[in-house]
Parts: sequence; structure tokens; C-alpha cells
Amino acid sequence: MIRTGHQLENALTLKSRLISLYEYLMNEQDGVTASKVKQLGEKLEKREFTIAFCGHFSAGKSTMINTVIGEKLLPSSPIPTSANLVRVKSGEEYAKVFFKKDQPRLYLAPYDYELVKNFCKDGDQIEEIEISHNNSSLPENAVIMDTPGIDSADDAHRIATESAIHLADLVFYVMDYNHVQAELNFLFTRELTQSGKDIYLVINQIDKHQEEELSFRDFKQSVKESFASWG
Ligand SMILES: Nc1nc2c(ncn2[C@@H]2O[C@H](COP(=O)(O)OP(=O)(O)O)[C@@H](O)[C@H]2O)c(=O)[nH]1
Ligand SMILES: [Mg+2]
Repeated sequence: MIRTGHQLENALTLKSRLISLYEYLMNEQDGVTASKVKQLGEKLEKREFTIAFCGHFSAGKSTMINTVIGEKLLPSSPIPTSANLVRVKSGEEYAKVFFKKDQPRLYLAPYDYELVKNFCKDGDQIEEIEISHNNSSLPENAVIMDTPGIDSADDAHRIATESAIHLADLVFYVMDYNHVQAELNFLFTRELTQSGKDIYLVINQIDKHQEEELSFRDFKQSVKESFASWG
């Protein structure tokens, strides 16, 4: 990649804006938003490009991410799990686990992959997991986020505002073929679109389509119309 003088200037301007914003928010005693701004600054520093996968439990997010990475790093299960936030990136091999109450723990390779996979499913005690993998097909500086499953309007709002979505450059919203027209999907998509996110809708588990029940053309048309009717 070639960085032009223009891009460099933009990054510097952005950095100084983030610093001013951070100072302003701290003065206003809004530590929560300030810490999000700080995370954005760190992301800018590392030149990270982040892709978030969001969606209902069992839509197939983790399976899809494993396919992209080229390895079964994340647990995928037919039983809906209250998973936590998992960040996957390429680099030296380690896993870092952030607990809700305890200090974070770092697992250096060779570590117990099954243990870390189980941590990924523990949404009660664990806040976030960072997995760095040296054999992934992810480009350097790219980060993939697997977000907790959405199961209610409250979840949709929480994931959109409280999780790490502010760090996402791109959002893939994954839906199961059989649940595309759920109200939750429209709510979440609208909330993210209104906050200015680039969001791509992914209809997964397309093998469930039965052409004799409904033609693919009609299916596609009705999905387009429904999303359009929600703006
Ligand atoms: N039929 C079908 N099943 C899938 C597909 N993708 C994933 N699954 C299954 O759906 C279940 C949930 O997948 P998972 O990746 O854990 O979903 P997540 O909760 O969104 O992360 C698992 O049993 C997967 O094997 C697909 O394209 N077609
Ligand atoms: Mg999952």
C-alpha cells in the first residue's frame, strides 16, 4: 500500500481531533464516551481495519468467520450460546482473555485451544477475548470481531451502542435464511445505518432455500421490499 502525503495529513488531523475530543469529554465527566474515543485513537495508531460480524444467535457468524480465517478458531454450535466479544487478528500466536471481574489473562502459544474456545462461549464471566493467529488468511492490520448474539430489541440496541461497534469500519449483519424478515433485523440495521455505519446484509444458510416452495426471485424481491419499507 502506498500512503500519500494527503492520507498522512488526514491521519494527523484526525489524531489531534480525537485528542481534543477526549479532553473535552473528560472535562465533561463522560468517561464512557471518552474511553471509546481513546480506543479509536489506538485503532488509528495501529492502522487497524475492523470488520464486525453481528446477528442473531445461530445465524452462522462464527462458522463464517472460521471460513474467512481458514481455521476453526471460534466455537460454532447448533445450541445458541451467550457468547462474548471475540477479536481475531493475524500475528504472533496468543490469546488474551478479559474477565468481567478478574485481571486479564494472557495465553501464549502453545496454549489450550479448547479452553479458549470454551471461554468464547462464556458470556457471563468474560467480557472480551483477543485471539492472535499466525497462520490466518487475514491481512495484517485487519481485525475481525465476532459479537454476542442478538435475541431481542434490547440486545439489538445494546450491541449497537455498548459493544465495540464504534471500532467497526464495516459491519456484516448475518441472518439465517429462515429468519430474514424478523423485526429485530430491521431495527438493528436501521439503528446502525442511522449512526453512519457501512452495513452489509448477509443472508446465510441459503441451503435451506426450497425453490419449489418459493422462487428465489420472489424471495429476493420480498426481502428488498421489506428492508426498503424500514428505510
Ligand atoms: N444448514 C446450514 N447450517 C449452518 C450454516 N452455517 C452455519 N450453520 C450451522 O448453524 C449453527 C450455528 O452456527 P454458528 O456459527 O455457531 O452461529 P453463531 O451463533 O451466529 O456464531 C451451527 O450448528 C452451524 O454448523 C449454513 O450455511 N447452512
Ligand atoms: Mg458464534
